[in-house]
Amino acid sequence: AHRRGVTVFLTGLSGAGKSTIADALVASLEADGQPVTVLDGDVVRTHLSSELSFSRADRDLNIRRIGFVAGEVVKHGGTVVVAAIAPYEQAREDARALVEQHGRFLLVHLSTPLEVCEGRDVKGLYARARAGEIPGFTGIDDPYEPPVRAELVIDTSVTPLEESVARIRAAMDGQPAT
Ligand code: GGZ
Repeated sequence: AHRRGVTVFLTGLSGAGKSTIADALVASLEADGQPVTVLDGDVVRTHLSSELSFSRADRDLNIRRIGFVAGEVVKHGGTVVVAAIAPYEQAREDARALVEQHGRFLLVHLSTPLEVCEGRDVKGLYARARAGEIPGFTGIDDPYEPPVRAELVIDTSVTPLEESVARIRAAMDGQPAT
């Protein structure tokens, strides 16, 4: 029988650890010979959503596009890893619906506290947002709605990277085809 596709959707604030976990998860899957399609917010916004702003309407459209592409890959049995802020519950659930037409959807909420994300400030974006240079920055002056039904919740300020990857892989392996 045809293998059931799966999308792992990592959501959380900038600096919560989405790209880091996505990279490690992809490396882990590829080491097992499992090809993966990665849809990272940063990269999607370069190649697929370059005209979009960070208004609610444009963020929602960005997430809908990601959900559509993920659904198409899952449709033929593929594995997708998404890493996007996706701050709105409705847009995440729309993406879930698009994927679940064809396969499984695992929402992973990276719940790393804002204080920790801001303390990391890898790209200096929080400092710029606090200075008023990036209006509408998620967590500063733009909302992040915590997911109502995430399959996994991981706080990367207390969970080591390898454990995060192991928990996600267990969730991916855990639910047999239905
Ligand atoms: C949030 C912003 C913003 C604003 C630019 N708000 O941590 P990063 O820098 O490298 O990744 C973030 C990325 C967010 O893109 P997404 O496609 O994941 O967002 S969404 O799901 O809401 O569509 C951040 C950078 O873009 N960035 N301006 N105002 N993040």
